[in-house]
Amino acid sequence: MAQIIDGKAVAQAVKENVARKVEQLQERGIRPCLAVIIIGDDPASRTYVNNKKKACEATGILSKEISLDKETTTEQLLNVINELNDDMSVHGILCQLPLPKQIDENKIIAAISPEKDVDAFHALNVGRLFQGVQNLQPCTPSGVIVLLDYYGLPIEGKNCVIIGRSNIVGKPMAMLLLQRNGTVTVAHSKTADLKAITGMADILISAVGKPGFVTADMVKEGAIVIDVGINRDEQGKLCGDVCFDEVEKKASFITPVPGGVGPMTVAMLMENTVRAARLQYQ
Ligand code: BQF
Repeated sequence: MAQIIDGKAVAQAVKENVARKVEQLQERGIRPCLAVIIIGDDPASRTYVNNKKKACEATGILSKEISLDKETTTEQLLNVINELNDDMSVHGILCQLPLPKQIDENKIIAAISPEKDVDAFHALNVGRLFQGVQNLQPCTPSGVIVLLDYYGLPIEGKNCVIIGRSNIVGKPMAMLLLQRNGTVTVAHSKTADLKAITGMADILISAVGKPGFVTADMVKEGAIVIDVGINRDEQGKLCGDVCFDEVEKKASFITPVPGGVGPMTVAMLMENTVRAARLQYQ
């Protein structure tokens, strides 16, 4: 039986650390502030934004929600972002994804000031990540690294297999693991003989978005399995990509859903907001 990686507990520890940094900044008269833009009324987005606001409250970060109509145009959203870029009291800006289809996502990502880009999606921050220079880091991948570190699980020299190549998880995850001297493979929907590749993984990270995608026959005995998937099953219950009950029997460590990577994503957003606030006062 695998040891279960308690993402909720590690996220709590990260947030306590953030709260201390917030106090230090406040002693210097700086109150870190995160602006969250939500467009439309998608219930999943609403939940995620609420989670982020709650985490702000818990860490002492000021949160500012900007709620926009689902018909908002790219131009209107760009105006909102420009105002937040110019607002000295705002240190972090994020636009909750996915955006309605009339909005040009690339234009929006490019418009957020790189210094306030707490999701780290801007090309400048992606480039810095690629170069390995100190940077605001994408929340989900950096949350996975913190989980591995917290449990004392080394990355150096390990076969790391990521399933999924999104800009938000798969690609930046590969870069962070590479930086830590992992041997990285990125598998995806066109990968031939996926099972042969995942079966080599010492660290297997699934970011697919399909319930039940990772089965026990794809996993090496003793592997570390990190489930980044956040899906809903037929009963509407939160679940990951991994068939937890069968894979748990084979893995050495495994993250659950809920309570695994998800809470870490939110905690790392708080970490980034404090980092962004510090960057702006240096
Ligand atoms: C948990 C997200 C897909 C697309 C857009 C805790 C969150 C989720 C799960 C959360 C996510 C997923 C977020 C749990 C933020 C992670 O207990 O397991 C927290 O709030 N997340 C997002 O903002 O946008 C997404 C997933």
